[in-house]
Amino acid sequence: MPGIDFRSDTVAMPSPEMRQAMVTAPLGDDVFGDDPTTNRLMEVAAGRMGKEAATFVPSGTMGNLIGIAVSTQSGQELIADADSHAFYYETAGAAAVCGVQIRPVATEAGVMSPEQVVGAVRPRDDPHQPITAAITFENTHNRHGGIVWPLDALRAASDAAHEQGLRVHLDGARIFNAAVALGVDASDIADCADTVTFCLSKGLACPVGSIFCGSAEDVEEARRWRKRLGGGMRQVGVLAAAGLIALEKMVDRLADDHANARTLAEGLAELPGVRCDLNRVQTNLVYFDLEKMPAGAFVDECTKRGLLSDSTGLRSIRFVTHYGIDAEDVQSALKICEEVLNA
Ligand code: TLP
Repeated sequence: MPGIDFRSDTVAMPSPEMRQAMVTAPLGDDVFGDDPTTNRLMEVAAGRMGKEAATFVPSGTMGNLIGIAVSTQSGQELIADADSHAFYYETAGAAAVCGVQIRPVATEAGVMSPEQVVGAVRPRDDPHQPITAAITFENTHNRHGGIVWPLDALRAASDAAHEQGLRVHLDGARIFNAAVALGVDASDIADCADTVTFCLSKGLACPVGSIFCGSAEDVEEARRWRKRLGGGMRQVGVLAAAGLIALEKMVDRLADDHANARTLAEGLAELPGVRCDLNRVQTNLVYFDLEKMPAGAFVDECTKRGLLSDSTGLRSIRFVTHYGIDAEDVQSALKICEEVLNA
């Protein structure tokens, strides 16, 4: 059994260096602000995002929820892409916890135009309608294939939102994938948003954790929300230690994941009955559709042969490359797919 796991980049295991750093990290209680390793990571992370401050959160989901919470009030509205993680996969947290309604906007490929932004803002003078307080953008965009927003498109959408008086949150769970694909600093992307969440636990291979960044004032409020949500973690320096290695050593190698995803997509596109839009394969996610076989059956057959993945619809599947997957795994995976499709 080859044991190739394409279900998500969240399955990536920490590197030996991370494990070592976790064992020896100096620790304190982060709820008191006393954990030296976490404090160091927050400084480095805020710097990488070009923001004033940062706070460690247990997950991207909590980071996004806090991003919504600090920029809205109960009874207000948040604009989000109809396929965004915030709308699709966060168990209606904005509604359940913040009392905020999400206004979903369908986009062509995950990129919202300035016209779409402006069109989704409610008129302020109509007492029937909620106040639009904020907007969230997702980059890279998961359900749109891991596509990267062109920087000028993100800037234009963000400027349009700011001109409407909205606050901008960026779901940058995979912001470093976007930065590597564009050849820019992550701070150039984060500069388009007031607050940003990014994940350490995906392509950067940390065991747990995400980081919320923003102004000092936003982060102070974020820490209060984190406590309210039960996300205050004590000696979280054991995780932050891995995060520091991630930011130092794991960012540039994301280019390998992108190259592996590309090879995978090109190989899949040549298989009978597979449709894969290669233009959408810009980072480490590969979405493809099957013409002749239900996705569930394909996933089951691949799993029996040691290739793990997830269906994302009746006919569609997502493969994710990450730390721990190499070029040889990609070739083995393609052989398994071919065998399953020809069986
Ligand atoms: N995405 C997971 C699943 O929840 C779908 C994955 O395997 O891709 N924003 C984006 C864009 C994400 O893709 C994810 C996780 C999150 C936020 C949430 O992060 P976590 O899992 O740390 O809560």
